[in-house]
Amino acid sequence: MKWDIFCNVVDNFGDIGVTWRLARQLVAEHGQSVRLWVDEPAVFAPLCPQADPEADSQWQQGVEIRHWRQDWQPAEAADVVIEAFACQLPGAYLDAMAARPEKPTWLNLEYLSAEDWVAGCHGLPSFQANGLQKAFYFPGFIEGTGGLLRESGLLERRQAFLTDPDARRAFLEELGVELDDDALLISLFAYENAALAGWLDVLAAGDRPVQLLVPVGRVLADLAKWLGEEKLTAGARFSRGKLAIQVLPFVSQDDYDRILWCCDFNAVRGEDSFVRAQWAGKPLLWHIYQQEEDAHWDKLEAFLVLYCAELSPAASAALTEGWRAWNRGEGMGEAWNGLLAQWPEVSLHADNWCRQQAARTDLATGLVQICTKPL
Ligand code: TRH
Repeated sequence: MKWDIFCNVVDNFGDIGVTWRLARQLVAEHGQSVRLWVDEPAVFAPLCPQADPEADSQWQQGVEIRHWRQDWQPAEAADVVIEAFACQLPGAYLDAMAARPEKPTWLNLEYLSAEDWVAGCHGLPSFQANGLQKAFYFPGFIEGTGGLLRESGLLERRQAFLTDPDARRAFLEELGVELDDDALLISLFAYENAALAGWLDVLAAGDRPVQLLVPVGRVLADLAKWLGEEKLTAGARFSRGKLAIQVLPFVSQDDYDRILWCCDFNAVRGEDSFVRAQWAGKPLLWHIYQQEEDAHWDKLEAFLVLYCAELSPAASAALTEGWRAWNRGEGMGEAWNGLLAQWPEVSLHADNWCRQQAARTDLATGLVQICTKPL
């Protein structure tokens, strides 16, 4: 089948991160023919370093990447049309969809949420002005939702990488990271966060060495402030007490996965890195994307309820407090010490959660299934 996936970059990397991941999986694992339309190809390029940020049309990993321009040029409508995150399709493309003798399957791929209402809305149809029907596809963590993006064999690849004694060290060395075997290795990908300083204070003053890897991005300004530096760039290294800090370059999606796999603890954000950290099977800290009227807190709490359901009350409280502190922007130092006290259980749980989620049908497979057997 032919697929058109439309991505409007709202901000940051998540919109294109999710659609690019989905597009290449549909090609690689399901033999689909996929065009990915993105309105800001320059935002795509960092995730796929071979990409040309200027190109109107290019092929990457079997996916045709098209610049979705304001001045839309006529294009044939595909068999399956995915509008990511409720983006508005071009009017002429909607007409082309309606004009097809065999109507396309039209889906709105929604944001990920663990909230209760999601399963009730997954798959709901809605009739559109052009006479076609569009359905809502909701990713999710529970039965009745559309699952999570997960490539086939992902956990096996992670396992093979981690059990090869030289692979982890060699990979990190390529990034300029010299591993300290005694240190706790942490990755930090976050938005601006006032809670960072308190956390760094505690890490620097702790008993155990910590190596903190920070890809270039929005949190660097807070990090620079704490370090007393004017500006930070990739490659910069610092040492404060027990804490060694290194700024990393922004790497491809696949290499970012490897960074997550290598670390003992991953601070992530948004939607896609949040899911990837779960596939790493290690304890994680989620900086949720802030929404108007604090709507993101409902999402955060809903995920915590689900994620902590099998934890002891003490471990659940420690993890919950850590995530709340990080997201409200204060109290992360004390919360970190609380989390350390529950480390063995929280670590084991991260691995169990990963395996439980991996037993479910992945999002791309779910999509292909409903396109062959509609919802
Ligand atoms: O970048 P994000 O904050 O993105 C989003 C979007 O802004 C979106 O508008 C919002 O709705 C959503 O969050 C919730 O976070 P996310 O989703 O984790 O996307 C980051 C992507 O960048 C992800 O695909 C992983 C990738 N990445 C790399 O490829 N290399 C890197 O070095 C790093 C740090 C990330």
